[in-house]
Amino acid sequence: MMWNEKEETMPRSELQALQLKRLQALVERVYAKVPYYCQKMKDAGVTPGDIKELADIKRLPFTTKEDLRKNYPFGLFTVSMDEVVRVHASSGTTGKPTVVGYTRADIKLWAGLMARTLSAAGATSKDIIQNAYGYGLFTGGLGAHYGAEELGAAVVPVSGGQTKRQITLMRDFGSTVLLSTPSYALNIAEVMADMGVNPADLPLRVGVFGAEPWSENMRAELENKLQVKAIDIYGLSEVIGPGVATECIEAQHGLHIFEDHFLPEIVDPDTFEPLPVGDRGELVFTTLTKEAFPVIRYRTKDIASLNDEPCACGRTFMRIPKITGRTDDMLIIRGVNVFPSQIEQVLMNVEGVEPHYQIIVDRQGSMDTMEVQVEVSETVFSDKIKNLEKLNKRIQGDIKDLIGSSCKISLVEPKTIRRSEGKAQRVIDKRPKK
Ligand code: DLL
Repeated sequence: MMWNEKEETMPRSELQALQLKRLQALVERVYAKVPYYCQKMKDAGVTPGDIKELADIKRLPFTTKEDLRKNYPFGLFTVSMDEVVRVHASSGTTGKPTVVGYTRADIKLWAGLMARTLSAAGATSKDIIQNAYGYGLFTGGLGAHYGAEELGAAVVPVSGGQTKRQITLMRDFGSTVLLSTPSYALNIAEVMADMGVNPADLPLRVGVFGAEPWSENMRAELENKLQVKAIDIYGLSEVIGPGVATECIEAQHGLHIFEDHFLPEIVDPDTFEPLPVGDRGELVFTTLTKEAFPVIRYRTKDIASLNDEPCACGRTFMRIPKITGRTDDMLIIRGVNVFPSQIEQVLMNVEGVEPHYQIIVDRQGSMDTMEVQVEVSETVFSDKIKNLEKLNKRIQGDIKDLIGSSCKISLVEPKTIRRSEGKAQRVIDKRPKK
């Protein structure tokens, strides 16, 4: 199902012509309106007139979170506050939050892109959409809300948390689509089982999950436990919020980037040189149509690659694979790079282990150490010590196969690892700050 069939199936040459036109207009506008961007472009020796083809984008300077912080809160907006109708902000674990703004037209664009996303996930105006993304400064709740309304569906704005009530509402209202982070969806599934609610008896059929990395094994787990098709959606506040890229229900294989509004690049994370289609690197976005807060070559820190092979669904937009991590989430354990989601993928292949885990990173001398705490099932837990030891060894071995060195595994009692209501905290980093 396509929300904007014409746009979503546009021949690539036509799409590229549209992108160029929009890019040129954007650069002109930003150069004229935002002194900070104008200065950065002058420093880089580039003027709007230099953007003659799409490849010229590489002449433009990058934008980073640091640039946003320096201009906190509204310094990079291209319109006056009179035209801004909404702001959102990301909490930011360190330093000031990053603030983003929207004009009325931006909100309309965003609602349309989220309606596109929900359509790609198979939702229609007939659906009852339970929106368990957090409402507030986080872009997930309101972003998805406006999209669900634009689609014409009935939206239930429950936000995250109050899980029992969430399930009662789901049953009583007959929700057919659940929107939440994958870790919260797992929490819902668990509480559902505790309440004796069988998901097979509910009309729920699709889960639209995003805002954090989740492995293919987690998908299988969620599809099984909630009896849904699980669709991955990606986005970030600085670019618009959710509604940047989405999987289609036809293929569930890679997330289509809404390239008519967001121009993607993959750059080498060390040299920042653009990489060809297919190579893995850092994902960079330029917003082509946003008014209040456009970004030019925003470095997301997310690791991805672009895939331009045609997709079974007919969309011509390039795809990115599931995002397994960010450059700043990457752990370097004895010289080997590892993402928490790779550990998740390993753990979830092991029978007797529950999909609840936490990774504790510390430093001994000059070496990083890693401990993986993982819950075991009730039956395993009440089993003989010998069997627990066997399970411990098995996980040790599997992780060693992944990263080449062993780490400490702690099997913990069922339900002891904190459950998520939004983005899960997978890693606890106890290393001394540099
Ligand atoms: O998480 C926007 C969003 C809301 C996306 C709801 C999807 C659903 P931020 O809070 O700014 O925005 O966080 C953005 O989260 O750079 C990624 O590192 C991560 N992320 C988002 N979606 C995915 C995903 C929202 N599907 C940051 N897979 C991004 C992996 C994701 N990581």
